[in-house]
Amino acid sequence: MTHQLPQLPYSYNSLEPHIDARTMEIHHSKHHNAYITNLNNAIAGTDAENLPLDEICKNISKYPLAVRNNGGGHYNHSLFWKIMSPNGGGLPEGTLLNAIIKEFGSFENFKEKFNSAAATRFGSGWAWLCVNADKKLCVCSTPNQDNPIMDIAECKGNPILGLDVWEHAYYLNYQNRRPDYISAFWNVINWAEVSRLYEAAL
Ligand code: MN3
Repeated sequence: MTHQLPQLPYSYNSLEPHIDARTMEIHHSKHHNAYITNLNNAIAGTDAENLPLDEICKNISKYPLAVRNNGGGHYNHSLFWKIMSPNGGGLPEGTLLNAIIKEFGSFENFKEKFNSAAATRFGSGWAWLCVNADKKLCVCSTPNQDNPIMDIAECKGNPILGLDVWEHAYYLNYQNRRPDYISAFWNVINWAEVSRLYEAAL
């Protein structure tokens, strides 16, 4: 199986002013594409060539670091593009909103916890909302291109929302102001897709 760059479900400029077109274009066509090229090179001629990406991630401790970094990069960005939308923002509905309130006390508390996970991740990484093995929601962060489905992750679960806090995700527009980028992210979250992933993870 050769991995390919997924098409964005919207245009590069359609998340503006929250995420600028130049950042989106470089992030998708250069950064994400490079993870895929490097992943394909790293698994060429090995058994992993025929495995779905989530199966590779779940057993990532068995693979070389290049597979972990680039396989994670491909998995994480593929999710990231889907959970954003030009029509995003606002609040989730129904089952997911109820589950958030049940787990975190309120939507605002959840938002604070997620923002804190994103802001305090030192260096490069991701913040996540996951469904864990007990089918409960949890917030965490991972370094580099690791993610919570990897067997080496400290926090495990199925990610249903993820925020890229690598500098390449925001530096052109926000420079060192990561908190401003994190705030802006809430305006583009595709809650319909996050809800769909939540139901699927239950
Ligand atoms: Mn990125």
